[in-house]
Amino acid sequence: MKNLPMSVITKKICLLGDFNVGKTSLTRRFVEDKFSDQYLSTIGVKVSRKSIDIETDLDTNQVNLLVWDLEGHTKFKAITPSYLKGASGAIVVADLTRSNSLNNLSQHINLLLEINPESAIAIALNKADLVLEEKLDKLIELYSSFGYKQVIKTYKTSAKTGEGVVNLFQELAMNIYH
Ligand code: G3D
Ligand code: MG
Repeated sequence: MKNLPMSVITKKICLLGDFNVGKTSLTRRFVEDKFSDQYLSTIGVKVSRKSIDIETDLDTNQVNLLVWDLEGHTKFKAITPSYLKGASGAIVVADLTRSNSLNNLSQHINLLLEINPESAIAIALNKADLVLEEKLDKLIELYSSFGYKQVIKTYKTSAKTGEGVVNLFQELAMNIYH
């Protein structure tokens, strides 16, 4: 007999990272069967919703992820505490082809942790489809240890091919599901 969902909980996660790294593309790729789109246009934020099943030996539970993404070209300094507040997790994204965006990862992490010290963090090194395999492993290794206990893992992703995207969101959801 198939397990029925035993509980449904809702968790907010935020996308952070420089402009053009692929935050919106990753969100879209993941939330393909979105059933609710909400535009909070006054603060330039789009919230999408997607539920994930988390299976244990005993039962299946559901996490409703509210994925917060900034619209357009929001400057780093313009990110307000209200965007980050209440988030159980965050995906901090960099573009593997732009070293600036990789070097800015720790700034984004610090900003998040100032507002939200307990937030779980997944790092997405995106646009993996544009980088040679040999170079990839080195970059992943280089940007894997930030020394923060909140950082779960560094993932290589491609919003274009879909590589690593479901895994990224799924593992973050499992980490914040309590
Ligand atoms: P942002 O939300 O972080 O600002 P976007 O970034 O999701 O808007 O993506 C910025 C540009 O990068 C877009 O190109 C998008 O198609 C591209 N992009 C995002 N993710 C990937 C990826 O994994 N691989 C490749 N090859 N491109 C990606 P345009 O040209 O539309 O501006
Ligand atoms: Mg965007």
